[in-house]
Amino acid sequence: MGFFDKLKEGLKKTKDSFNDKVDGVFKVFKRVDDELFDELEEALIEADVGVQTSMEIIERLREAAKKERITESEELSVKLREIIAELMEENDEKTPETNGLKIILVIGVNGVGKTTSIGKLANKFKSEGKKVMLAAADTFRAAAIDQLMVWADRCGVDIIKHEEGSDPASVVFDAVSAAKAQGVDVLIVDTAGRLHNKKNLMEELKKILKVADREAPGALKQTLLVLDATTGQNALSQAKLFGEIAEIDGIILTKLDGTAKGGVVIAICNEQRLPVKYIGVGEGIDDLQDFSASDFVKALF
Ligand SMILES: Nc1nc2c(ncn2[C@@H]2O[C@H](COP(=O)(O)OP(=O)(O)OP(=O)(O)O)[C@@H](O)[C@H]2O)c(=O)[nH]1
Ligand SMILES: [Mg+2]
Repeated sequence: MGFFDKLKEGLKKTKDSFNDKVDGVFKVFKRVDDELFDELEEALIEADVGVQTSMEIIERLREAAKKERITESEELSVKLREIIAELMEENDEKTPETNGLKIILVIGVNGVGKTTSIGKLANKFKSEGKKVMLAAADTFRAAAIDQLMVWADRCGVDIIKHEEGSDPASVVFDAVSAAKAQGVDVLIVDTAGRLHNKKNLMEELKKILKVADREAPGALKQTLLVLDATTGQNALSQAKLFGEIAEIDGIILTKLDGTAKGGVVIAICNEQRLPVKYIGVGEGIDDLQDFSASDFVKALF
Protein backbone atom coordinates (compact mmCIF):
# COMPACT_ATOMS: atom_id res chain seq x y z
CA MET A 1 0.00 0.00 0.00
CA GLY A 2 1.28 3.48 -0.86
CA PHE A 3 1.84 6.21 1.69
CA PHE A 4 -1.34 8.09 0.92
CA ASP A 5 -3.54 4.99 0.71
CA LYS A 6 -2.27 3.93 4.10
CA LEU A 7 -3.06 7.36 5.51
CA LYS A 8 -6.56 7.22 4.03
CA GLU A 9 -7.07 3.73 5.38
CA GLY A 10 -5.78 4.78 8.81
CA LEU A 11 -8.07 7.80 8.85
CA LYS A 12 -11.11 5.90 7.69
CA LYS A 13 -13.12 6.21 10.90
CA THR A 14 -12.32 9.89 11.27
CA LYS A 15 -13.17 10.44 7.63
CA ASP A 16 -16.53 8.73 8.10
CA SER A 17 -17.23 10.95 11.06
CA PHE A 18 -16.33 14.06 9.04
CA ASN A 19 -18.39 12.93 6.08
CA ASP A 20 -21.31 12.19 8.25
CA LYS A 21 -21.26 15.39 10.29
CA VAL A 22 -19.46 18.13 8.36
CA ASP A 23 -20.21 17.15 4.77
CA GLY A 24 -23.73 16.37 5.91
CA VAL A 25 -24.26 20.07 6.63
CA PHE A 26 -23.10 21.06 3.15
CA LYS A 27 -25.55 18.59 1.67
CA VAL A 28 -28.51 19.91 3.62
CA PHE A 29 -27.72 23.61 3.36
CA LYS A 30 -27.07 24.73 -0.19
CA ARG A 31 -26.99 28.46 0.40
CA VAL A 32 -24.39 30.21 2.54
CA ASP A 33 -26.19 31.85 5.46
CA ASP A 34 -26.02 32.15 9.25
CA GLU A 35 -27.84 28.90 9.79
CA LEU A 36 -25.24 27.05 7.73
CA PHE A 37 -22.38 28.54 9.74
CA ASP A 38 -24.08 27.62 13.02
CA GLU A 39 -24.70 24.05 11.93
CA LEU A 40 -21.17 23.77 10.62
CA GLU A 41 -19.68 24.93 13.90
CA GLU A 42 -21.78 22.37 15.73
CA ALA A 43 -20.66 19.65 13.31
CA LEU A 44 -16.97 20.48 13.75
CA ILE A 45 -17.30 20.31 17.52
CA GLU A 46 -19.03 16.95 17.19
CA ALA A 47 -16.18 15.77 14.97
CA ASP A 48 -13.77 16.41 17.90
CA VAL A 49 -12.22 19.56 16.52
CA GLY A 50 -12.77 21.27 19.88
CA VAL A 51 -14.89 24.31 20.73
CA GLN A 52 -12.20 26.99 20.50
CA THR A 53 -10.76 25.75 17.21
CA SER A 54 -14.19 25.16 15.67
CA MET A 55 -15.13 28.75 16.49
CA GLU A 56 -11.91 30.02 14.98
CA ILE A 57 -12.45 28.03 11.81
CA ILE A 58 -15.98 29.36 11.42
CA GLU A 59 -14.80 32.92 12.00
CA ARG A 60 -12.18 32.61 9.28
CA LEU A 61 -14.67 30.92 7.01
CA ARG A 62 -17.20 33.72 7.49
CA GLU A 63 -14.57 36.31 6.61
CA ALA A 64 -13.47 34.39 3.53
CA ALA A 65 -17.06 33.94 2.38
CA LYS A 66 -17.71 37.65 2.74
CA LYS A 67 -14.49 38.72 1.05
CA GLU A 68 -14.75 36.26 -1.82
CA ARG A 69 -18.53 36.57 -2.09
CA ILE A 70 -19.09 32.84 -1.70
CA THR A 71 -22.80 32.04 -1.88
CA GLU A 72 -22.88 28.31 -2.68
CA SER A 73 -22.16 25.86 0.10
CA GLU A 74 -20.19 23.62 -2.25
CA GLU A 75 -17.66 26.36 -2.81
CA LEU A 76 -17.58 27.01 0.91
CA SER A 77 -16.67 23.39 1.60
CA VAL A 78 -13.54 23.79 -0.53
CA LYS A 79 -12.67 26.90 1.45
CA LEU A 80 -13.16 25.00 4.70
CA ARG A 81 -10.49 22.48 3.71
CA GLU A 82 -8.06 25.26 2.85
CA ILE A 83 -8.65 26.99 6.16
CA ILE A 84 -8.17 23.81 8.18
CA ALA A 85 -4.89 23.05 6.39
CA GLU A 86 -3.73 26.64 6.89
CA LEU A 87 -4.55 26.55 10.57
CA MET A 88 -2.59 23.35 11.03
CA GLU A 89 0.42 24.51 9.07
CA GLU A 90 0.86 27.75 10.97
CA ASN A 91 2.81 26.05 13.76
CA ASP A 92 4.76 23.65 11.64
CA GLU A 93 8.35 24.77 11.88
CA LYS A 94 10.87 22.62 10.10
CA THR A 95 12.80 20.36 12.43
CA PRO A 96 16.39 21.59 12.45
CA GLU A 97 18.80 19.19 10.79
CA THR A 98 22.13 18.11 12.17
CA ASN A 99 25.10 16.11 10.97
CA GLY A 100 25.95 15.21 14.54
CA LEU A 101 24.07 13.38 17.23
CA LYS A 102 20.35 13.90 17.62
CA ILE A 103 18.72 12.94 20.91
CA ILE A 104 14.97 12.41 20.93
CA LEU A 105 13.26 12.26 24.31
CA VAL A 106 9.86 10.57 24.08
CA ILE A 107 7.36 11.44 26.79
CA GLY A 108 3.65 10.87 27.46
CA VAL A 109 1.28 9.13 29.88
CA ASN A 110 0.99 5.37 30.26
CA GLY A 111 -0.24 3.38 27.33
CA VAL A 112 -0.37 6.14 24.74
CA GLY A 113 2.12 4.32 22.51
CA LYS A 114 5.55 5.69 23.43
CA THR A 115 7.51 2.46 23.17
CA THR A 116 5.74 1.33 20.01
CA SER A 117 6.34 4.71 18.37
CA ILE A 118 10.01 4.56 19.34
CA GLY A 119 10.28 1.17 17.64
CA LYS A 120 8.64 2.54 14.50
CA LEU A 121 10.85 5.66 14.58
CA ALA A 122 13.98 3.55 15.00
CA ASN A 123 12.97 1.54 11.95
CA LYS A 124 12.27 4.68 9.97
CA PHE A 125 15.60 6.34 10.77
CA LYS A 126 17.48 3.11 10.14
CA SER A 127 15.87 2.70 6.75
CA GLU A 128 17.08 6.24 5.97
CA GLY A 129 20.62 4.97 6.55
CA LYS A 130 21.06 6.41 10.03
CA LYS A 131 22.76 4.70 12.94
CA VAL A 132 20.16 4.42 15.69
CA MET A 133 20.40 3.63 19.39
CA LEU A 134 17.66 3.24 22.00
CA ALA A 135 17.84 4.11 25.69
CA ALA A 136 15.53 2.28 28.09
CA ALA A 137 14.97 5.14 30.54
CA ASP A 138 11.55 3.82 31.49
CA THR A 139 13.05 1.83 34.33
CA PHE A 140 9.81 1.68 36.29
CA ARG A 141 8.83 -1.82 35.16
CA ALA A 142 11.01 -4.67 33.89
CA ALA A 143 8.39 -5.31 31.20
CA ALA A 144 8.96 -1.83 29.80
CA ILE A 145 12.66 -2.57 29.27
CA ASP A 146 11.84 -5.95 27.73
CA GLN A 147 9.35 -4.38 25.35
CA LEU A 148 11.93 -1.90 24.11
CA MET A 149 14.42 -4.76 23.69
CA VAL A 150 11.98 -6.55 21.43
CA TRP A 151 11.75 -3.45 19.24
CA ALA A 152 15.54 -3.02 19.22
CA ASP A 153 15.85 -6.63 18.04
CA ARG A 154 13.16 -6.22 15.43
CA CYS A 155 14.86 -3.13 14.00
CA GLY A 156 18.40 -4.40 14.47
CA VAL A 157 19.54 -1.42 16.53
CA ASP A 158 21.51 -1.20 19.79
CA ILE A 159 19.88 -0.59 23.12
CA ILE A 160 21.32 0.68 26.40
CA LYS A 161 19.51 -0.56 29.48
CA HIS A 162 19.95 -0.90 33.21
CA GLU A 163 18.05 -2.91 35.77
CA GLU A 164 14.46 -2.23 36.69
CA GLY A 165 14.22 0.56 39.26
CA SER A 166 17.53 2.19 38.37
CA ASP A 167 17.93 5.92 37.79
CA PRO A 168 16.64 6.92 34.33
CA ALA A 169 19.20 9.72 34.11
CA SER A 170 22.05 7.26 34.60
CA VAL A 171 20.69 5.16 31.73
CA VAL A 172 20.75 8.29 29.61
CA PHE A 173 24.29 9.07 30.78
CA ASP A 174 25.49 5.65 29.59
CA ALA A 175 23.48 5.86 26.39
CA VAL A 176 24.89 9.26 25.45
CA SER A 177 28.45 8.05 26.13
CA ALA A 178 27.88 4.95 24.02
CA ALA A 179 26.21 6.97 21.28
CA LYS A 180 29.17 9.35 21.08
CA ALA A 181 31.70 6.51 21.13
CA GLN A 182 29.91 4.62 18.38
CA GLY A 183 29.07 7.53 16.12
CA VAL A 184 25.32 7.15 16.52
CA ASP A 185 23.12 9.57 14.53
CA VAL A 186 19.88 9.25 16.49
CA LEU A 187 19.51 8.28 20.12
CA ILE A 188 15.87 7.74 21.14
CA VAL A 189 15.03 7.76 24.84
CA ASP A 190 11.99 5.93 26.23
CA THR A 191 10.57 7.34 29.47
CA ALA A 192 8.02 6.34 32.09
CA GLY A 193 4.67 8.08 31.94
CA ARG A 194 3.57 8.13 35.54
CA LEU A 195 1.66 11.34 35.70
CA HIS A 196 0.20 10.77 39.16
CA ASN A 197 3.18 12.64 40.48
CA LYS A 198 3.63 15.63 38.25
CA LYS A 199 6.49 17.10 40.23
CA ASN A 200 8.52 13.88 40.23
CA LEU A 201 8.03 13.44 36.52
CA MET A 202 9.08 17.00 35.90
CA GLU A 203 12.23 16.51 38.00
CA GLU A 204 13.00 13.24 36.24
CA LEU A 205 12.70 14.74 32.77
CA LYS A 206 14.75 17.77 33.79
CA LYS A 207 17.49 15.53 35.13
CA ILE A 208 17.54 13.48 31.92
CA LEU A 209 17.82 16.62 29.81
CA LYS A 210 20.52 18.03 32.07
CA VAL A 211 22.60 14.88 31.66
CA ALA A 212 22.10 14.96 27.90
CA ASP A 213 23.10 18.64 27.78
CA ARG A 214 26.18 18.09 29.87
CA GLU A 215 27.37 14.95 28.08
CA ALA A 216 26.49 16.03 24.57
CA PRO A 217 26.32 19.82 24.52
CA GLY A 218 26.49 19.97 20.74
CA ALA A 219 23.74 17.44 20.13
CA LEU A 220 20.37 18.43 18.76
CA LYS A 221 17.72 17.64 21.36
CA GLN A 222 14.09 17.13 20.63
CA THR A 223 11.31 16.35 23.10
CA LEU A 224 8.32 14.65 21.52
CA LEU A 225 5.05 14.19 23.36
CA VAL A 226 3.04 11.11 22.48
CA LEU A 227 -0.74 11.50 22.51
CA ASP A 228 -3.37 8.83 21.92
CA ALA A 229 -5.92 10.05 19.38
CA THR A 230 -8.59 7.66 20.65
CA THR A 231 -8.82 9.76 23.82
CA GLY A 232 -10.09 12.73 21.82
CA GLN A 233 -10.33 15.94 23.82
CA ASN A 234 -8.44 14.28 26.67
CA ALA A 235 -5.37 14.24 24.41
CA LEU A 236 -5.72 17.99 24.21
CA SER A 237 -5.69 18.33 28.01
CA GLN A 238 -2.65 16.07 28.20
CA ALA A 239 -0.85 18.35 25.77
CA LYS A 240 -1.66 21.29 28.03
CA LEU A 241 -0.50 19.47 31.14
CA PHE A 242 2.76 18.23 29.65
CA GLY A 243 3.39 21.69 28.31
CA GLU A 244 3.68 22.76 31.96
CA ILE A 245 6.08 19.91 32.72
CA ALA A 246 8.47 20.03 29.79
CA GLU A 247 9.38 22.08 26.77
CA ILE A 248 7.79 20.16 23.94
CA ASP A 249 9.02 20.38 20.36
CA GLY A 250 6.37 18.31 18.72
CA ILE A 251 3.68 15.67 18.95
CA ILE A 252 3.44 12.05 17.93
CA LEU A 253 -0.25 11.28 17.60
CA THR A 254 -0.91 7.55 17.81
CA LYS A 255 -3.80 5.16 17.12
CA LEU A 256 -5.47 7.31 14.50
CA ASP A 257 -6.47 4.06 12.81
CA GLY A 258 -8.62 3.03 15.75
CA THR A 259 -10.68 6.16 16.20
CA ALA A 260 -13.26 8.50 14.74
CA LYS A 261 -11.81 11.26 16.92
CA GLY A 262 -8.92 12.19 14.62
CA GLY A 263 -10.37 15.68 14.30
CA VAL A 264 -8.57 16.40 17.55
CA VAL A 265 -5.34 16.81 15.53
CA ILE A 266 -6.68 20.10 14.26
CA ALA A 267 -7.28 21.35 17.80
CA ILE A 268 -3.86 20.17 19.00
CA CYS A 269 -2.07 21.99 16.19
CA ASN A 270 -4.09 25.14 16.66
CA GLU A 271 -4.60 25.43 20.41
CA GLN A 272 -1.30 24.09 21.66
CA ARG A 273 0.78 25.84 19.00
CA LEU A 274 2.59 22.55 18.65
CA PRO A 275 3.39 20.83 15.42
CA VAL A 276 2.31 17.23 14.95
CA LYS A 277 5.47 15.56 13.69
CA TYR A 278 4.39 11.94 13.26
CA ILE A 279 1.16 9.98 13.28
CA GLY A 280 0.56 6.33 14.12
CA VAL A 281 -1.85 4.57 11.80
CA GLY A 282 -1.49 0.99 13.02
CA GLU A 283 0.49 -1.34 15.25
CA GLY A 284 3.00 -2.51 12.66
CA ILE A 285 6.59 -1.39 12.25
CA ASP A 286 5.76 0.63 9.12
CA ASP A 287 2.69 2.28 10.57
CA LEU A 288 4.25 5.62 11.48
CA GLN A 289 4.08 8.50 9.04
CA ASP A 290 5.61 11.94 8.81
CA PHE A 291 2.70 14.27 9.36
CA SER A 292 1.61 16.61 6.61
CA ALA A 293 -1.36 18.89 7.22
CA SER A 294 -2.24 19.10 3.55
CA ASP A 295 -2.18 15.30 3.12
CA PHE A 296 -4.19 14.96 6.29
CA VAL A 297 -6.91 17.28 5.03
CA LYS A 298 -6.86 15.61 1.62
CA ALA A 299 -7.32 12.21 3.23
CA LEU A 300 -10.03 13.53 5.51
CA PHE A 301 -12.52 14.84 2.98
N1 LIG B 1 -3.88 0.61 16.48
C1 LIG B 1 -2.79 1.20 16.94
N2 LIG B 1 -2.27 0.79 18.09
C2 LIG B 1 -1.15 1.40 18.56
C3 LIG B 1 -0.55 2.48 17.85
N3 LIG B 1 0.52 2.89 18.58
C4 LIG B 1 0.58 2.10 19.67
N4 LIG B 1 -0.43 1.20 19.68
C5 LIG B 1 -0.73 0.18 20.70
O1 LIG B 1 -0.94 0.79 21.95
C6 LIG B 1 -0.55 -0.08 23.02
C7 LIG B 1 0.34 0.67 23.99
O2 LIG B 1 1.55 0.99 23.34
P1 LIG B 1 2.93 1.19 24.11
O3 LIG B 1 3.93 1.53 23.08
O4 LIG B 1 3.23 0.04 24.99
O5 LIG B 1 2.60 2.46 25.00
P2 LIG B 1 3.52 3.19 26.07
O6 LIG B 1 3.19 4.62 26.04
O7 LIG B 1 4.94 2.83 25.87
O8 LIG B 1 2.97 2.55 27.42
P3 LIG B 1 3.69 2.46 28.86
O9 LIG B 1 5.11 2.03 28.65
O10 LIG B 1 2.88 1.45 29.60
O11 LIG B 1 3.58 3.83 29.45
C8 LIG B 1 0.13 -1.25 22.34
O12 LIG B 1 -0.77 -2.32 22.30
C9 LIG B 1 0.43 -0.77 20.93
O13 LIG B 1 0.46 -1.79 19.98
C10 LIG B 1 -1.16 2.92 16.61
O14 LIG B 1 -0.73 3.86 15.93
N5 LIG B 1 -2.27 2.23 16.21
MG1 LIG C 1 6.36 2.00 27.13
